[in-house]
Amino acid sequence: AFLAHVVLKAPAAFRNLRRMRRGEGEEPDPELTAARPDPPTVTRRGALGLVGGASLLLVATSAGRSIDGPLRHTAVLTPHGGPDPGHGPGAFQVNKTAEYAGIRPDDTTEEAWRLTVTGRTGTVRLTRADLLAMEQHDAALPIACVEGWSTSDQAWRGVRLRDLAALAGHDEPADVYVESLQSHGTWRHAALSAGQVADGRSLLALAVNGADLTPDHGHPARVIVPAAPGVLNTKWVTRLTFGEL
Ligand SMILES: Nc1nc2c(c(=O)[nH]1)N[C@H]1C(S)=C(S)[C@@H](COP(=O)(O)O)O[C@H]1N2
Ligand SMILES: [Mo]
Repeated sequence: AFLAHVVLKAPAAFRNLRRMRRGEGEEPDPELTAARPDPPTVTRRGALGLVGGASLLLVATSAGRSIDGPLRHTAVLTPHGGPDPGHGPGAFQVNKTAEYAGIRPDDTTEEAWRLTVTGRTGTVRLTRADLLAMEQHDAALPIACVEGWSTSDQAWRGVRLRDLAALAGHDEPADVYVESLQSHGTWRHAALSAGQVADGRSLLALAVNGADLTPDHGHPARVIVPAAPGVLNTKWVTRLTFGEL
């Protein structure tokens, strides 16, 4: 937009510069000034002070939402609370807790939980141990929620989505439909594009910051993809369906 603006305004700007050089600068260019301007109501210094002051106030009352720790509570004008993430490796902002999402602990145990992966060549069912036996990869990625907060980078570890696509017969990464154990709520499922699946940082994460995922951050497994809103980072994943969506 800035480039387009510069290109479109360049002729008028150069015309004006030439006029100023010729000493005609006193005459306002009719293309650049209002024909009948109203008298000024605020000085330049006043206008700058007002806009600058307001901007600083907004920064001071919202920047904390993007910084982990106690500073989050200084972000009085933006979402800054949320359930207390507690201490340790999982101590970063939680959107919906496992309890709120109605995740039954019994459904997330090693015995009960399975990941169902469906694709071109059929369906595979994996335990968490099966996933841990696959090649593990790391990705440093934030959670960035559209509600207006983000975390700093977290150290995720798990299986690449593209490796899971290959397991279901998609050697070329395909779109994927992700479903969670959650039975209600808009964000219980999500769709990712083949491009997102192809990225080596796109994981079905099993661990974060050196420890197993906590229940509130999506244990047994959750999606984490780069450059996407938090709503696509589905927690408590139980089914992946690869193929054109
Ligand atoms: N199953 C499920 N996954 C979900 C959600 C949800 O409500 N249900 N919320 C999403 C939203 S809106 C965000 S911002 C992130 C937050 O992840 P976090 O709670 O681990 O920080 O999870 C996403 N994954
Ligand atoms: Mo979100």
